Amino acid sequence: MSVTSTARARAALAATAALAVGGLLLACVSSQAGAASTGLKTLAEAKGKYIGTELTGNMVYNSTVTSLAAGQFDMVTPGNEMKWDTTEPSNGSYNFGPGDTIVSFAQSHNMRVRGHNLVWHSQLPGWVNGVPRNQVQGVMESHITAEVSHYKGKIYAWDVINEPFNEDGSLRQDAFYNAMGSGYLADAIRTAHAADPSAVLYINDYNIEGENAKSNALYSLAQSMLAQGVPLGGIGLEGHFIVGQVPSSMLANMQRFAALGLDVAVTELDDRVQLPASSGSLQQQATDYATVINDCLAVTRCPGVSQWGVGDADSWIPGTFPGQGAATMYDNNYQPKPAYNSTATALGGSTTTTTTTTTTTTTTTSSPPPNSTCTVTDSVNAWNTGLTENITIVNTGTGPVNGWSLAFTLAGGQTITSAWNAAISPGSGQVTAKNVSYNGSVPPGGSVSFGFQANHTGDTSAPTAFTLNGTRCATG
Ligand code: 9MR
Repeated sequence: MSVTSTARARAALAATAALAVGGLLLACVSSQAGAASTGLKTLAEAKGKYIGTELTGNMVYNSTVTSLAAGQFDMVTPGNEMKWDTTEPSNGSYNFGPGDTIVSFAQSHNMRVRGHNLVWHSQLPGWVNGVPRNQVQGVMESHITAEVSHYKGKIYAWDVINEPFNEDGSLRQDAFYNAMGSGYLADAIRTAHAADPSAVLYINDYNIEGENAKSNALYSLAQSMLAQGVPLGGIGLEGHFIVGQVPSSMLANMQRFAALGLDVAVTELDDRVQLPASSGSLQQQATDYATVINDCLAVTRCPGVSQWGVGDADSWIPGTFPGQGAATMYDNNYQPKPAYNSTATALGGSTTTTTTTTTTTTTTTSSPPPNSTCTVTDSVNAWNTGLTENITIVNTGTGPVNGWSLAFTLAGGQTITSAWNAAISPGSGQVTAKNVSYNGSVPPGGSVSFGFQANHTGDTSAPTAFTLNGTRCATG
C-alpha cells in the first residue's frame, strides 16, 4: 500500500487541476494539502486494502470524474486502452498512447494500475484470428512481451488471461486454445513473468465469484498451474452482479483460492438494478457492496476491490442490458449513493447523516435580482475524519437563473478537498460555489445539485448562510 506524501498529493492535485475543464476554481480548492488523503482510499488503506476504479476514454478529461477518481480511489484499471485491439491493431504495430495516458494520470495521483488485459477472445483485432495456427503462439508471446515490457515497473498486476472459461467450466475455443490447447494459459503467464517479474499475474473472469462449475474449473486449473511452477499470482473475480444476487458462497470461494497461495481480488465491481432505480433496490445495492467489501476484508489475500467506472454515467451496463443500470456507487450526476456510504462504513468509516432544508422567500427591495428566490437542501454524510455534502438549489423564482454563484459558510474545521458539479473556492470558511460549464442554467422550478468532499475535525454540521447570486437565500 503506497503512502501518500503531502508533496506528491500536491503534485497530484495540480495535475487534476490541469485536467479540469476551463480552469475551474476547483483547482484552488483542490490545492489544499492532504486532499488526496481523504475518501474511500484512506479508509481502505487503513485496512491494508486498495479501492480501485476503471477509467476509460474521455473520463480522464472530465474534471468531475478525475476529482472523484483521485480523491476516492487508489487503483486504476484502464477500461479499454490496454486491450489487444488498441495496443496491437496490426501485427507488430504497437500503440501504447491511450494506455500511457491512463498510467500517467494514475502515477500523477499516486494511484497504482491494474493492467487489463493481455490475452482475451474479445476486443481481439481480426488479424489475430487469421494467423495460421502454428504461428499463434509466437504472435501471442510477442504481444505479451511487447506490452508488458513497455509498462514494466508501472503495473501492479496484469490480467494476463481474461475470461478463458465457458459457463460449464470448459475452456473457450478461441484462437489461442485452438492453436495451443490449454497450454496457452501457462505459456502466457510465463511470458508475462519474463517481461516483468514484479507484476502480480492474474486470470480474470466473470461468474466465478461463488462456487460453481466455472469457478471449480478455474480452481483446478490454478492448482495444476501452481503445481507446475507457473507464476500465477492472482485470481480476478470481476463482480458484475445483479442486485440482491451476490453469491452466498463468495467468501468461501475467495478463501479456497487464497488457500492455494493466490491473491484474489474483486476487479470490476458493479451491481445492476432495474431502471428507474427504486430506493429499495439502492438499499439492497448498498447491502451488496458492503458484502463484497466485507468478504475482501475477511480474506488476507484479497488486496482490494475495484469498481468498473466511477459513476453510473460511466457504466457499460445500460448499453449492454437495456433497462438496467444505476450499478455503481455514484449516480449519473456523480452524487454518492447508499452504496457509497455502505462501502465507507464497511471500510471502517463511521457514517452519520444530517439533513437540513432552508427556504427563502423573495423580498421586494430595489436591488436583488428578480429570480433569486431559492430553496436549498443540504445533506451531509460523515465518517471519522471526512464527509460528503450534497447541495440542491431549487429555483423558486419566476425566471431562469443563467449562471449561479452560491456563497455559504462551512462549519469550523471543515476543509473541502474535492467538488463535483461546481467550482468551489476557497476550501474553508466563507466559500463560493459556482456553476460549471454544463449546469449554469436553472429554469423556474428547476434545480441543480452539486457536492463536495471535505475533511472535518469533529464538527460535521451542514453549511449555513446560503446566498444565491448576491441575495441571501437563508437566514440559517
Ligand atoms: O467497459 C468495457 C467497455 O467499454 C467495452 O465496450 C467492453 C467491450 O467488451 O468491455 C468492457 O469491459 C469489460 C472488461 O474488459 C472485461 N469484463 C467485462 C467488462 C464489461 O463488459
